[in-house]
Amino acid sequence: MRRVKKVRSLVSSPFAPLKLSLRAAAPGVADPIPTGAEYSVILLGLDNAGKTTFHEQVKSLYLSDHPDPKLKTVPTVGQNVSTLTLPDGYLKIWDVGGQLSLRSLWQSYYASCHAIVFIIDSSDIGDGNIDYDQSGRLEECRLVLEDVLQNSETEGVPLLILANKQDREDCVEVVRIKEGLVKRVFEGEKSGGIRDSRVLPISALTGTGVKEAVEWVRSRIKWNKESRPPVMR
Ligand code: G3D
Ligand code: MG
Repeated sequence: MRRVKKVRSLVSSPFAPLKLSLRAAAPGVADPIPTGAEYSVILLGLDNAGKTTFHEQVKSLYLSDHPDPKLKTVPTVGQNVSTLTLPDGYLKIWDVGGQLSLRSLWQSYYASCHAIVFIIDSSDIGDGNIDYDQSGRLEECRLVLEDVLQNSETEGVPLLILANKQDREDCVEVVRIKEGLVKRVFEGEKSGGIRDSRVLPISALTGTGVKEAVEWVRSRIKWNKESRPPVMR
């Protein structure tokens, strides 16, 4: 009789749930939130470049609760964020709006990011050579990329440029984008100094090259962790 009363008083006590959760978090019992290093990556590029589609493919590859990418995107207003759990830490991905009116917000991410992924629509940059061609959005793309690189808060941050939409027949090949746009920006006055960088061809729509892109980012943020240490959580 006395034992029944004791159990009842524990369950009805306002502290009962607290006691149970403290027990669940005791050492040796599975900890639901593992601690570790967290790195942030920002996805930049003009609107319509494929940032959100790329983000969807990344989530479907690395998040078990997100098996099917949502490939019907809508223009991003604000930000989409996801956190991947990788063997060497967490990778937080920030997909931010690329419309002209939203680009001024990018700066607020620079100081705390560990890598930048700049996505280009390879079917909307004319012939991809800034010396000879001003058609499509090539010039806009160049100015926006230079603006990112010139900002002192992005100095030394690894940069991955993705030549997206390589599945389209009218796309410019990655070698031409490297030679005609990226190399020229890097050799110019607005390159923002030395940093680790790479240009990769991808199709965010089909998923081709998405894993390689994440792997590149993963390796470079680790190499650069003395300059940009991760946030510990
Ligand atoms: P953004 O987030 O950079 O603004 P989105 O770009 O991811 O919203 O994509 C803009 C449009 O480009 C979408 O088409 C999307 O399907 C398309 N797109 C993105 N990546 C690729 C790709 O690799 N190949 C092709 N062919 N299309 C791509 P809609 O028609 O929905 O506007
Ligand atoms: Mg978007």
